[in-house]
Amino acid sequence: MSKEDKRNRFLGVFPALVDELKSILSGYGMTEDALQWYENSLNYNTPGGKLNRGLSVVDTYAILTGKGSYAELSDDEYFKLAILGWCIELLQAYFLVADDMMDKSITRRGQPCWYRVPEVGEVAINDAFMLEGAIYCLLKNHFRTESYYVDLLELFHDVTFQTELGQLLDLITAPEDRIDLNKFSLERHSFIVRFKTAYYSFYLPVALAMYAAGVKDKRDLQQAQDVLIPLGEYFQIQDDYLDCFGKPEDIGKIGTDIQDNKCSWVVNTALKLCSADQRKVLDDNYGRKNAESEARCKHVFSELKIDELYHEYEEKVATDLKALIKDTDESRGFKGQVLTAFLEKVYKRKK
Ligand code: GPP
Ligand code: MG
Ligand code: MG
Ligand code: MG
Repeated sequence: MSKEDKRNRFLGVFPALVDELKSILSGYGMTEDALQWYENSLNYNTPGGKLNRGLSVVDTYAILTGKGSYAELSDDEYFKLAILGWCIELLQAYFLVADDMMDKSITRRGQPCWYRVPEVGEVAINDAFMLEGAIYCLLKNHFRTESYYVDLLELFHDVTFQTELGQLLDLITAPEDRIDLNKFSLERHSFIVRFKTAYYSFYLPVALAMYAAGVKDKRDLQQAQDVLIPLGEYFQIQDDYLDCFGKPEDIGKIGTDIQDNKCSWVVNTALKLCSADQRKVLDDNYGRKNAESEARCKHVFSELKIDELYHEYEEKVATDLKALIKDTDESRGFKGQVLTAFLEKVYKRKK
């Protein structure tokens, strides 16, 4: 099945889930206007992205069960895996609706952020909670009788809390009004991105597929995590690099990290290497909301050859991850190929 066909089949499942969620509301006697509101929120916030996380649940399950081509998955089997995939996309929708309010963002996936839609406003806070709630409605309806139901619940709860911890540190490290580069460090950056991005984007899809495939030994979950968390960190470092050095036409957004005082890999690498004069330029210009200050920071980054250092980092991390994957113990049913597939999707991406 082509990539496009896989995506379309996955998208084809979503309307049935929206109907199912609406029928839960009507079961509580909720009125038609509330049902319509929930439907609009679900459709506006959930399916518009790349869907990489959701699709990888199905892909990973196919690799683990040796059903590499989707044709070998029965319709019921596909539907259940697709529901787990949509549960991650709902988790992501919940995070992004809330994150855009906290970050005061304007657009997301080429449309206004949900809270910026005129009739929505701060109702978006409740809508975010209801996007999260949808996960547990779907899990209950479709997985309650599975032996691994509690594992799924614990996994979603743990990963959600880990992401919230990352978000907390992200927010308190980069307050808009008190710029203090002394708060930044590569160690702090690593902690933030592992918690804010890597658990839910990389570990969660694989762990869900593992439970569904019956590969659930703690040692196997741990060996998946040992590769996927550093891989997720590498993914976020790419994001930080592209924010500063990527072309807007490639990445589909205009970088804002410098003006937003973000604790990004780029500034942290610069802080580690800069002279006293360069440090003064960064202290006086980082996090300031104007293009001249931003350009002065970029000039320091180019003097320090951050661009070259990034390419060296990328080669090293890819080599290290490949070595780690090579040592995967496959004796209990886990497969290193799952991890290689993720690394290949991420390596040298430009968008
Ligand atoms: C997005 O990070 C943040 C998350 C996905 C986690 C949000 C967690 C919550 C508990 C709300 P970002 O703000 O760096 O990314 P973007 O640039 O896409 O807004
Ligand atoms: Mg944000
Ligand atoms: Mg944020
Ligand atoms: Mg970014």
